Amino acid sequence: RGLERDLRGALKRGELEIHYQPQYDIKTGRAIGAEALLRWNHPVHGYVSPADFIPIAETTGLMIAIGSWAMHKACRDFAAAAPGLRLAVNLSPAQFRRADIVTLVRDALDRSGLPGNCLEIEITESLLMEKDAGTLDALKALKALGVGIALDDFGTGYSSLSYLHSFPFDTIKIDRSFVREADTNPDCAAILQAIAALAAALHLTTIAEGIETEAQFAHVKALGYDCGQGFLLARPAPIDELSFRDFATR
Ligand code: G
Ligand code: G
Ligand code: MN
Ligand code: NA
Repeated sequence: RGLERDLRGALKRGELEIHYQPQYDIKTGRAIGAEALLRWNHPVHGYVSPADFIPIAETTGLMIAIGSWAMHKACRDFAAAAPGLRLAVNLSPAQFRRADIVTLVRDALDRSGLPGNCLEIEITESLLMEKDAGTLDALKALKALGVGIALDDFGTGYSSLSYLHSFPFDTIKIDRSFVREADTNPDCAAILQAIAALAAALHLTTIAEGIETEAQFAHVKALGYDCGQGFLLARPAPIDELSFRDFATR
């Protein structure tokens, strides 16, 4: 496909960018950090969604170079522009399978000067389902660097509860499909509530993603979610347009 051919040269042509979406402490409205999100500014198609190009990068092996570039750049950007705040970076299964993820993270921290405890990596269940013993070792080694581990998109996969105690998570990010219907669909509200209770019992921090409305915000706040992310609070933006102003809580 044409997109695959274009993606091969995108990195060296400088077409890849990283945007950052702030994350907030829900109770205080204070910004705690931001999630790094890849963007491909294609010369003909304009911005191509990572949902469209990351799967291509994964299956072609391009994710190794792209993921490495993104980790280094995000750590550098953050160490300079957001000292003391926490950077969240998504890692894909290919980066665990076909690259030395621990060395990558250690190098990115060393070269940027970003402290390990200012980095959180986000992984999805698809990685854990591969049942590769190396994954747990890698996650433990990252934790030893002070890096936090978040389980992204929680609730959308198999959500096997055994993962929550078999792997050293600090944070779970409840998928935005539940947040979207938080105040309109009682089933979604029940799931949000159950996950909040589970996370509290396991001493995991919760992040509600995809908060778009005041009603959704009020709902996850009432359920005790720790942190929030979404268009209501702040949209993803390039590093030089990023603002960490507090979110006025109601
Ligand atoms: O920003 P947007 O909603 O378009 O992102 C779509 C998906 O792409 C999200 O699930 C997000 O986790 C993923 N994504 C964004 N940036 C990265 C990245 O740097 N690495 C990986 N593996 N996934 C990313
Ligand atoms: O799967 P992951 O959590 O990494 O996805 C983050 C993606 O969610 C980003 O691509 C971002 O653009 C998108 N996103 C962030 N806030 C919102 C929101 O409020 N609504 C929707 N629909 N998408 C959002
Ligand atoms: Mn994510
Ligand atoms: Na997510």
